[in-house]
Amino acid sequence: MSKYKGKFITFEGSEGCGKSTHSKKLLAYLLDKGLPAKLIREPGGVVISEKIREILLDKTNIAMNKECETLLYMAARAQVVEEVIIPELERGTILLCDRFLDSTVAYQGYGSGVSVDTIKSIGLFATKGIKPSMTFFLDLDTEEGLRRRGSVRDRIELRSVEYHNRVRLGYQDIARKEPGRFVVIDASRPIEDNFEEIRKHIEKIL
Ligand code: T5A
Repeated sequence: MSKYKGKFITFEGSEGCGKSTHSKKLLAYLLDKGLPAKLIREPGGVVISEKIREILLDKTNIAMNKECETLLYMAARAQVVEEVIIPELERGTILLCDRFLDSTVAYQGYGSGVSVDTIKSIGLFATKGIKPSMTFFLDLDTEEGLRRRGSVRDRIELRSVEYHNRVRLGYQDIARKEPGRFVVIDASRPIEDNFEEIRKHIEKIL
């Protein structure tokens, strides 16, 4: 049982799977019902974390190593946890977040080979132990996701299809290990079908 009044809902998945689309749709749905909802994204959500995001996604930063990358994602997270996530959850907000710690496990862990145990222990430090109440994993074929994303790509999106496949398999593994928290959505279906499934799951926890 969470010590917070609010609910923390995260959206996860590989590139172009529809997280932004569905987190925005869910925000509109909740606000329409008069509920206190907010949406943030990771990396980002506050000024310092948005500045770190620019460094992380800048495709000219080709020399960035995986340790630096992992720590920067965690640094951005630590700031948004303190400035937004904890206060909003204390206030009773339904806080939607486009990506959270599972992204680092999937991308830097399964994708780049950083030790998952190390990520989890730095993650505990950065998040102060905050865990999502529910996580939607939008599972989509990697190449279809990259196609949906289009030709403008950032530093991470430019990585090989093999890299993005490892990320997807990573998510599938993480979701299998925590069936109580994860809801796996088959993101190959039309947007409205996916959203209807998400809406039904949300209604159960409101
Ligand atoms: N990252 C992030 C890490 O490596 N480690 C970390 O710890 C964290 C937090 C963030 C990058 O950083 C990496 C992951 C990312 O590479 P970002 O720009 O925020 O960068 O990238 P993404 O979160 O991947 O956002 P994307 O925009 O690429 O993907 P989304 O949000 O999943 O996709 P969305 O909703 O924008 O949809 C893409 C397109 O597909 C269409 C949409 O209309 C849109 O055009 N679409 C569909 N089309 C057909 N059928 C459907 N069901 C559709 N759903 C959406």
